[in-house]
Amino acid sequence: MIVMSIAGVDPSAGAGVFADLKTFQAIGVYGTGIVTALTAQNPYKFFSTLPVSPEYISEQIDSVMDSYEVKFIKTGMMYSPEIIKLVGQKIKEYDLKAVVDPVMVATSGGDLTKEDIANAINKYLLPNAVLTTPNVSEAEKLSGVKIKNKDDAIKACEKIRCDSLITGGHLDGWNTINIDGEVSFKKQELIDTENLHGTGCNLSAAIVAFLAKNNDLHTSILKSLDYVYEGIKNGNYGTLIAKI
Ligand code: PXL
Repeated sequence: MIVMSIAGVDPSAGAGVFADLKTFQAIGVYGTGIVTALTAQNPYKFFSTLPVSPEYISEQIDSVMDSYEVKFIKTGMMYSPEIIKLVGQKIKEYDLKAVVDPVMVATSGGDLTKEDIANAINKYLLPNAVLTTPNVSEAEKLSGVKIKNKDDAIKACEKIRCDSLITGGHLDGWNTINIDGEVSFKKQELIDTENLHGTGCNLSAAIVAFLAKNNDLHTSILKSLDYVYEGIKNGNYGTLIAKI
C-alpha cells in the first residue's frame, strides 16, 4: 500500500506534499512525495515560489518507481503546462491511477501557477484520471460553466473530462459527486472558521489513501469528506493545532 503525492511544498505543512504525507500516515498507507515546486508561505501569507525543472521531477518519479510499487497517486500544485505534460506522460508510463487536485490558487491568495493551466490539466491529466476534486472556481475553469447552484454544478461535472467531486465549501456545503455519469450529492455543515488552509490537499490525499486500502471510489470520497470535516472541526488545518 504505497501511494505518491506529486505536488508543491508548503513549509508550514498545512498544504502540499508535507500535508499529504501526514494524511497518508494518518489513514495508514505509506506515502512518497515528488516535489514540483518549493514555496515560501504560511497559512495567512504567500511569499514566493521556486519551481523544480521537469527533468528533475522526472528523475524523482523514476527514482521512487525504481524501488516501490505504486498504483495510486495524487497530483496537486503543478506550476506550469510543461510540468503537467511531463506528469501526464509519467502517469501513462507507469500506469498510475491518479486523483487530480486541480490546484490553481492558494487559500491565502497566492498564485500557485505560472499561467492559466486549466487547459493543460484538461488536456494532459484529466483524460486518464480516476477523479478530479475541484472547488467551485476550479470547476468553472475546467468546465467553462459558471456555478451558482447545484444545477450548475451538475452541468459543470458533465463537462469535466473524468469523474469528479466538486467540493461544496462555496456551495452551501453541497458536494457534487459524478461517477460514471451518475451524479449524487453529499451535504456537509459549513464550519465557521478561517482555518481552511490545505483542506483541498488533504481531501485528495485522503481519497488516494482510502482507494489504496481497497475502498471503491464512492466510499473513498465519502470517507475523505468526513475525514477533512473532522479535521476542520478539530482545528487541524491552519495554525490552531500548533496552539494545542
Ligand atoms: O491548497 C492548495 C495548495 C496546494 N499546494 C501547495 C499549496 C497550496 C495552498 O497553499 O501551498 C504547495
